[in-house]
Amino acid sequence: MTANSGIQVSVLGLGAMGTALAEALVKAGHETTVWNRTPGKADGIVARGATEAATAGDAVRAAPLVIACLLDHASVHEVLDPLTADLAGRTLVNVTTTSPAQSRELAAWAAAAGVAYLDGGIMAVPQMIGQPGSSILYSGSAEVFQQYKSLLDLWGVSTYFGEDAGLASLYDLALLAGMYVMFAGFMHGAAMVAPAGVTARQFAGTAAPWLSAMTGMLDQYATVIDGGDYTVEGQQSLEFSSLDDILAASSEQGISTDVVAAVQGLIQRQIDAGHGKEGFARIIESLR
Ligand code: FVH
Repeated sequence: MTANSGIQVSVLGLGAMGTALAEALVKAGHETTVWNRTPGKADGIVARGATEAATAGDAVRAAPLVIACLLDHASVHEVLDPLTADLAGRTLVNVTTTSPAQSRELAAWAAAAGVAYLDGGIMAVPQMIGQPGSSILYSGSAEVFQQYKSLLDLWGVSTYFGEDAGLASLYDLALLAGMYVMFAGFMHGAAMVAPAGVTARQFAGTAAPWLSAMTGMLDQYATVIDGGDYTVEGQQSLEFSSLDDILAASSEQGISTDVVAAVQGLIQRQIDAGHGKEGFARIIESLR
């Protein structure tokens, strides 16, 4: 048992992520009840100390703190709508991936039912839960976050973004947007060098430190964007940032230009609007 152990908690959903979250709770000594729609998924964790509830209602009634880790927004409502009376007076932490609007809708639904609500966005894969690098974003009730922070910290670094329940999800999806576009950029580069006999692994060896070093630019871009002055001295101008050479080389290599052309389009829109001498960060205005 750890200093923060002994909290009664129920976990709804024993998919890959729900199981990892529940395992961490059991390991820390919390009195954990689990429920899954399809029977048979709880056997392993029950052997390690959890209690399996026969129904979602039994699980909700077993603990003051209920964690929902289901497939999506619809499944959360499907499971919890019939249980509003049982949930009243309890705390719901929903770490199911939802859109910001869906998170806000669930927070309003919970408030109407007398349920304290905290929304979570998990920035980790199941194998990372409880390990370094795991990060979970929260928004909604500050009181719930403070009360259960020690328990939430068992899963990863917990960061709270404010009372607006949609904020955790908004950050989650915005961060994933950055990640996917970066990965697409890496894929483009790997496709470019492949016809020259360079393997993706060889390319990754050079790309990883380069992309990592480039993240140092984010702070400068943020200062310019927040200041709203793209004419500040020392920035690389949009005209200087033409991606024509990259597009030409991509075509020479016989690969698609879709990824790079999308960025070139953002640059060109600002040049066409007469902002070519201004800094690269101005492409955010093409997105707004
Ligand atoms: N796994 C990951 O890497 C990502 C990391 C980031 C966050 N996501 C989100 O976490 C939620 C759960 O993800 P998961 O990995 O546990 O997902 P699955 O293994 O597919 O398990 C889904 C569970 O949901 C249950 N379920 C689905 N529909 C219903 C329903 N209508 N009623 C009740 N339960 C439902 C399903 O039950 P069953 O199919 O076994 O009966 C699983 O327990 C998710 O939002 C990710 O986006 C994970």
